[in-house]
Amino acid sequence: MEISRETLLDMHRRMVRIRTFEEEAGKLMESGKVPGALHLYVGEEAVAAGVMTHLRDQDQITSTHRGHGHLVAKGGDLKKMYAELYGRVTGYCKGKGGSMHICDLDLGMLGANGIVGAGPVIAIGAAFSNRYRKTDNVTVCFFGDGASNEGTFHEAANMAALYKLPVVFVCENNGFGEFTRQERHQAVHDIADRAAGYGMPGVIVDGMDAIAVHEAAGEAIARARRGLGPTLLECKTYRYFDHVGVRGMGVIYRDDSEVLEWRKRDPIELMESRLAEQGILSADEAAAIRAGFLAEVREAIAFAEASPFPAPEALMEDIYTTAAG
Ligand SMILES: Cc1ncc(C[n+]2csc(CCOP(=O)(O)OP(=O)(O)O)c2C)c(N)n1
Repeated sequence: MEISRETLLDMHRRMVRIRTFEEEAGKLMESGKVPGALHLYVGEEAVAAGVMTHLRDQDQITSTHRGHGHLVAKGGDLKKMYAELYGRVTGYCKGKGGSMHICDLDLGMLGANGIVGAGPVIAIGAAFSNRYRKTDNVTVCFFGDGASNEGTFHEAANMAALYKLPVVFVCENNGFGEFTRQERHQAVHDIADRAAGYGMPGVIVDGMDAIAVHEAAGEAIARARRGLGPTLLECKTYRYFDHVGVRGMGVIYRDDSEVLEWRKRDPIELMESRLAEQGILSADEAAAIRAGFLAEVREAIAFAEASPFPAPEALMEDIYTTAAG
């Protein structure tokens, strides 16, 4: 499949937008300006960018606790995202949800999720609804290697394959569930192998290479759109930072040399060198793109900091139940 110049540039831009958002968010968390825990996506950008370049606004995604990158790549509003991280009323959840509850239904982003393994069951519900309403929408479910051990993933995979639901399961295998190495939390090496147990294709792809992800995701999404059912796409990737926050090196559960090895195949640098080789993007143009996103991010941060906190009277609004008595 020939990937157009526009799509290559589009993937590059989405990756840079994510990284800029995440690096600045990390600094704000470390300085205490942004409260709570941020699970940053730096290193994994090729997965979101490779997949999202196939999706329309009405195609849906389910996300995870490490969810900023998914919404940024789907075109999320950075002002509303930062305002949510800051707990301000102008945020996506009016400042009451924070990082792990951000969603944007207009963009088909059905929500980040602090419950590991919640995405797959939400995704198949959305996929069933898409088919029932006779749309050709596809739902993409992002989840981690750790989440692939949850019962919810297995139940969702079974039903999706049985009913040929228009869903694609994208496993972002970064080699760790929190601080536990993959080989210490599951006996399989390739999560794609689990697909066979449910009667769907399982595909492994280099998750540091946005072009490879784009090609594999394209086939899986087209298959789902044509009514041929789900695919499990395993993207082998790596998170540069710690499970929470920005500290990437000097942690006890992995060697710094491993981090440096993965960084040699940085998804953005990989894309930039290919674009440069093909004469599509110069170093100056790449620097200008980064500067443009930094300006967008800084504007979003200023917007968030200037926004008010929710009023105390709003405490009981937008909730489903209240404690009785
Ligand atoms: C149901 C549930 N169990 C445990 C946790 C605690 N927890 C938060 S993140 C995480 C690891 C998830 O690993 P993975 O799915 O591989 O995602 P990654 O953090 O590597 O992106 C765990 C166990 C949780 N949030 N929800």
